[in-house]
Amino acid sequence: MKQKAFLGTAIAAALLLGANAASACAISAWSSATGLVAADAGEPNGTAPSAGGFSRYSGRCGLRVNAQNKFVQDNTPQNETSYRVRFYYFTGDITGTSDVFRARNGSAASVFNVTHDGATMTVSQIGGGTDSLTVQDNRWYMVQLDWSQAGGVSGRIRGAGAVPCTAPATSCTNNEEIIIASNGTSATQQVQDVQLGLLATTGVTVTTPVFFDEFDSRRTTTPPRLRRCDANGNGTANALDITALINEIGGTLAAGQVDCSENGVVNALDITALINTIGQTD
Ligand SMILES: [Ca+2]
Ligand SMILES: [Ca+2]
Ligand SMILES: [Ca+2]
Repeated sequence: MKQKAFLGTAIAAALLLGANAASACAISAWSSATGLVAADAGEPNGTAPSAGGFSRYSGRCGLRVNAQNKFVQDNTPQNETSYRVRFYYFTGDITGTSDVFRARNGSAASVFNVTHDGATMTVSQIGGGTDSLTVQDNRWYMVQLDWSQAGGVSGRIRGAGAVPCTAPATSCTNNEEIIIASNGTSATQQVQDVQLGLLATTGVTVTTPVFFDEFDSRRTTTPPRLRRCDANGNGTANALDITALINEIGGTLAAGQVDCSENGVVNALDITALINTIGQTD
C-alpha cells in the first residue's frame, strides 16, 4: 500500500504547475511524458496563444500541447475506488476529436474521461452516459469531476468568463457551464493511472495550442475551484486585485487568476471583467 493511502486525501495534489515558483515550469512531477518536454511548460509574456505565446490559468506556468499524441501521465493512483480531480483546460483551436483527460483502469481502458472535439467538451464514463458542454475556442474552462465506484462520475465544467450557474441546471443559457449529474456507476472499476493532454493519435489538427494548468487530484475531498479574477491569489476577488492585474499588463506576472475573462490574454478588458465579478460568491 502506498503512502498516499494513509494520507487520506491527496493522490497527486497540484502535480501540474500549481506553485508560484519558476521551478513549477516543469513536467518532472509527472510519472511520464509522451511528446512533451520541459520547454512545453512556460510563462506568458504578453503574446497571445494564437501568436505563439504561453497561457496559464493561475500563477506562473501553463502546459502547452500543440499536437495530437502529446500527454503526461500520473501512475500514482493505485486501486482507487474514488478519484476526484480538478484541472483547467484552454481550448485553443483544434479540429478532430481527442480525449484531453483519462482516468484509466488496470487494462488501460478509461473509467471516465473528458473529450474535446473543437466545439464541445464531453464527460463520459465506462458503461455509463455522457454529458456535453458547447465550448468556445481559445477560452479557459475548469473541469471538476468526482468519481467513485458507487456513485459514478459527477461534477461541472465552467469557463469562458461565465458567472455561476443557478442550480438546478444542466446547462446555463449561454452554454458556459454544465453541472454533470451522476451518470451511472462503475462498481467494479478502479483508477490506476491518469493522462492529460491531446491523447488522440490520429485525426486532430491544432491551429492554436491547447493549455493545461492547476491539475489537482484527491480521494476524499474535491479540489476547489480557483476564484476567478483573484489576480493576487489571496482567495478573494476585490478591488485590490486591480493592482496585480495592472502589474501583469506591465510585465510582472500575477500570482493568482489574473485572466478574469478567461480568454487566454491578460489586458485592460480584464479590469472591466474584474470589476464586474466583485460581489459574486464563486
Ligand atoms: Ca499555473
Ligand atoms: Ca485577491
Ligand atoms: Ca482576458
